[in-house]
Amino acid sequence: MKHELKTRTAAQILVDALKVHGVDTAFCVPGESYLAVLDALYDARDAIRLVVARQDGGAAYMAEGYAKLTGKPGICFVTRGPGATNASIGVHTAFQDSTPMILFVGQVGTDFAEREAFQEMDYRRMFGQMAKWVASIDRADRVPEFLSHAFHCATSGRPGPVVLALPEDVLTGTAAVADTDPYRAVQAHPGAADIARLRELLAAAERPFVLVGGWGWNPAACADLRRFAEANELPVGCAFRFQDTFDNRHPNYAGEVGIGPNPKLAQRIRDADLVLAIGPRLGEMTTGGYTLLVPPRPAQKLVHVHAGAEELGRVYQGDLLTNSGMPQIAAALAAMKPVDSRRWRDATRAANADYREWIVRRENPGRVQMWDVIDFLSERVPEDAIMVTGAGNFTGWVQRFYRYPMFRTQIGPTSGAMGYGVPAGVAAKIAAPGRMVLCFSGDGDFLMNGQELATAVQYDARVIFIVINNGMYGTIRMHQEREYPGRVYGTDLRNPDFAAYARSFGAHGETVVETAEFGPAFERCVAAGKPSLIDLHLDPQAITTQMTLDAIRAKALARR
Ligand SMILES: Cc1ncc(C[n+]2csc(CCOP(=O)(O)OP(=O)(O)O)c2C)c(N)n1
Ligand SMILES: [Mg+2]
Repeated sequence: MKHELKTRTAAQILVDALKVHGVDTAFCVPGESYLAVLDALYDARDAIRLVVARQDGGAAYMAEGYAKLTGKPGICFVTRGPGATNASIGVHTAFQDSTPMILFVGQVGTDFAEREAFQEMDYRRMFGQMAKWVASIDRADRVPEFLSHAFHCATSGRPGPVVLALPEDVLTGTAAVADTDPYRAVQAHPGAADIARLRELLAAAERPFVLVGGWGWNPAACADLRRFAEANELPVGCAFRFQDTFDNRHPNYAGEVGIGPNPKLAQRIRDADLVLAIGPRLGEMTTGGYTLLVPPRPAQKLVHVHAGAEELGRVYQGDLLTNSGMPQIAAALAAMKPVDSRRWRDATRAANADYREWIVRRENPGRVQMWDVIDFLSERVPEDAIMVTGAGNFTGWVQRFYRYPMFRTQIGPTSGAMGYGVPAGVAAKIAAPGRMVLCFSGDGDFLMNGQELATAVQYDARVIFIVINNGMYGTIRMHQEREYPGRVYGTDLRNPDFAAYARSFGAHGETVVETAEFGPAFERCVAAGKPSLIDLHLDPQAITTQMTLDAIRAKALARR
């Protein structure tokens, strides 16, 4: 017998669907276009926490960061045209980073559609290239179907963002319709033949190298990966901004394969005769601009395992291309009978020695020594502390010298999107209030979303924000000196007093101009009992972990 279904508005059906799919937090900037959803969220306020940001781009980054930390799709609501365009940076980041996310956007009523009504945009065209799926929910009775599809699409295979438009008249319309079951992300498994072939390739190798990263890992999968690496005595490198996939303190760790990698590590990969790429996209940043592996048929034998079938064979042909989720491949590799690894045992030790040599103390120009700052933090913060970064050269200090000890201690945009750190840091702290969250921003990077300090204060998200302040868009200045030496233009910054800025939001603010001040300032931040910020003054000459600005300019001039 069919039981009576309750009549609900589409907005209520939508919010009920969020509950069905396990959503506990949503991020938004409110808009009149989706008032009905806000009203339904009001009724659901005990089940779904609504975090209101100060800029739609901040809200979208928060949803993305929340997803990165929790593994669950990030949920974001924004208003029509202006909200959607602001939020698009978060959608693009989720796409490049393969992060599951659902962006709900208000839309003009179907009665006004296609008139270019107030703030009307065609989201299919706008988000077409940066979302896995874009749709408009045009019927109240199909809300459960659309939501179920959105969650499956965002989380399955190679995850990514989904955008759903919500026409105003549809949201207030009603239907009597059943909820769906909770979504179940679908991931492929490697076949027995795949593992047999992988083992065969590994057994025949002389100089194998394992490259890990990408979306979809979890602590158990990382543990399986470690068992595989140990049993086969393999050197393991982590892809750009996926450094927390493998314990950086492990004797098999070879370092980060990202921007400006250890030259010895880069050479080791070029010299390898077998690369096992497990999880990462073989993108520009992870392949040294397609030079560590040269497309289409790299000199090395290549095994590429990726969660998205479309990613396999996209740039590189390989000896084995396997479509698999990370827990699935890691379990199979952990269970695989180890091969004779004596041929490369010493090379694995050498790879780790190269890494350890790469992270030894080095001086940089000026009164703040970045190695000492990171070393202090490495000793001081708990093992599960979360290191959040935005984008810019300043990230190099953390990424090179901090040793990420466990899964999900690093949150950063592989898309290189500035402004990411502050909102993602706030979201990380909201997701994991018991963990210490440090957010590293550049002075340029920070002010792209510095306003989200207000959100940190409003939700008591006690992030410690560290602004690495060199008075410039340093990354671009570096490129400028390389390509157009001495012709500095458009890259200088005149900054506010960041500590006073933080205080004006109700956060704690510190200014640090020399190394010895950092530790005490950090302790005051920890003790502050509120969000805090350290304005860390870095000499502009300290442009990378390896080079000064002057040296880069001199080198460029010498080339002429
Ligand atoms: C949203 C966005 N806009 C512009 C850029 C281009 N860009 C890359 S790094 C950078 C400068 C970063 O400056 P800052 O945050 O001060 O860090 P620094 O390089 O000085 O350490 C710029 C403008 C970008 N990556 N993202
Ligand atoms: Mg800067």
